[in-house]
Amino acid sequence: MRTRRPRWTDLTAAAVVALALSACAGPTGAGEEPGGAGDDSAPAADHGEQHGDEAPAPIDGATELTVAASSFRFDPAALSVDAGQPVNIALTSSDVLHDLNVEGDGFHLLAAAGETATGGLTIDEPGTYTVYCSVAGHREAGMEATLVVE
Ligand SMILES: [Cu+2]
Repeated sequence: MRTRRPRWTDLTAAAVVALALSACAGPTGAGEEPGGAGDDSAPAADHGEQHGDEAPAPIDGATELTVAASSFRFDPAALSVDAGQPVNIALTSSDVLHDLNVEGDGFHLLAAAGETATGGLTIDEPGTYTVYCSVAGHREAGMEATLVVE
């Protein structure tokens, strides 16, 4: 097989990259915050799923919400926070390992048996979120709660 117009191929690739770069850089001047939107989009969700043991850092001065986890329930089973208001979730497991996930947000906090883990949570979008434990079989056994963001 012969490669035709190798230079054109290179040029085309370079042009595509240049276009993509300028397309990304373009809107920055239009008054949008460069860091804000990018920081908490896809990478954050990926992160939570791939490195399940990492807790989100507690937020200085935020109100603490205490949640007790045991097989197979959260107590309280109904949580409530204000939209955009940072809170720290303190999850204590009284028996085996449990975690607390906020569906649709990516928040993930894991508490080992008999331990307490604390992580910072801020949700901007009001709504009712489902909270669940992702340890195998726990959610199926009813380990869910609701989080109302108002
Ligand atoms: Cu559990």
